[in-house]
Amino acid sequence: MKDRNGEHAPEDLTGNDLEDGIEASGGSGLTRRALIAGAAAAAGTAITAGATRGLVVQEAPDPTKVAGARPVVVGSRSPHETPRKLLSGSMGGSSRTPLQDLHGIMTPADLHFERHHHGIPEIDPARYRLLIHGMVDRPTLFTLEDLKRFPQVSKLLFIECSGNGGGAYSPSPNPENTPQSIDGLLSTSEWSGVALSTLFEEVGAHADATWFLAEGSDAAVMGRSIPMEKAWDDAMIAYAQNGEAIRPEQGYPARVFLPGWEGNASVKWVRRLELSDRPSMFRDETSKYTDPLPDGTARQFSFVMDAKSVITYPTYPRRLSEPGFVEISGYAWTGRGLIERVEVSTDGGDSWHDAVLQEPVLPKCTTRFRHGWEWDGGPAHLLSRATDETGYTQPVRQQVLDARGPGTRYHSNAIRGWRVASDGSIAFAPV
Ligand SMILES: Nc1nc2c(c(=O)[nH]1)N[C@H]1C(S)=C(S)[C@@H](COP(=O)(O)O)O[C@H]1N2
Ligand SMILES: [Mo]
Repeated sequence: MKDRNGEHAPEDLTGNDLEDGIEASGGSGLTRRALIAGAAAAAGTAITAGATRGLVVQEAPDPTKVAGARPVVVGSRSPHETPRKLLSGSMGGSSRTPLQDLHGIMTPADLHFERHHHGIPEIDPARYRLLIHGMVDRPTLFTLEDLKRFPQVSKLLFIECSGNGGGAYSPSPNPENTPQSIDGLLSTSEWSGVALSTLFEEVGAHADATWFLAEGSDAAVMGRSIPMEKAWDDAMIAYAQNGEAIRPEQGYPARVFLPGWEGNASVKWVRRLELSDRPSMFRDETSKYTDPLPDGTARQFSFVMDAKSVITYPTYPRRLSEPGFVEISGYAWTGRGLIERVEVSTDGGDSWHDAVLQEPVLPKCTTRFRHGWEWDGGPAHLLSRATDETGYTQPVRQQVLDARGPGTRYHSNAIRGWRVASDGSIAFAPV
């Protein structure tokens, strides 16, 4: 199959139909690791308890009695902290952020989820060029240095793959799902770069240009068509992430970034933008990344990611140790702007409580929510439901399925849930 530029569509190259929507396969690996970590923590508790009863315990040296380590040129995590991305699919086409291991809203750059259709290209920043042409007065080749000379924009933004959470469409989802395995194709960073409106003014974009195509320089030569309104609104060419150059896996040295829109359209390793008066109909906006509708047609260009939330604590494979105070916490986000409200239920939706939204609450960014709960030791069913500033509230799964056609797999934003059993164990259980 050839795409409109006569180049091979990624399908030919990969022979692989690995998709964003499938459930991560490494879940049991994570589970095993987490259980081992849990066992180690439990053993630690036993040793402490034993020590008070006079057992001999091997202790680390008193850190106040020995000189500490010297400064280093590049820092690293404590060896006691080992958060890991979860690789999914046999072809390794994506990795998921360990949402349950993070605090606040930022994703450390090395834990940012990845999705690439044909691997991570190696690009020499000195030879990098971005071509902007088509319906413009001055077709221009920009170097990376050129891009960095323009006024910079910087924003905290989420990016979510439209295939995220596809496993939650299943009528009997795996109870051993974790926030990471079900919804880990979501990350939040501070993205810095140049506004596309700045570049399009620089090249003299024609007033009658209504779409532009963005093309990547990876082996997938991934392309997407994007309406010009997004360029005049808030699209950017990002070259920095969380204060440093973006990572190779995130599109080094520069990518398109479309705040609040499905991750797929934020073309990484971008080498070309062509302005035109129609969409280009790439594979990833025709055969993929479309949403089937009940009448048998499919909806194209479902760009905006609707409001969604996910509890990240307490969740499988963690276990509540004893009745008492539990702070339920998680993320809420919407591609339409601000999260206005998050409600939490501990009884499967019979009653709802407003969660506290942690500042900052920013548009098109994840918002951390918290809800203090007294666990009485009985069975409970934890749910979260987000409402955004447009008044839209996160639906239940059946509502999404009713609005879509058979085979729906993208834009899975229904309410997520977790069942707590009397023994404190927790299982993934959306409603
Ligand atoms: N050039 C190129 N851009 C791409 C992709 C790709 O395979 N090639 N994958 C897309 C998809 S499906 C997603 S979800 C996001 C993922 O961005 P991330 O890997 O930085 O998290 O990049 C998008 N941009
Ligand atoms: Mo994606």
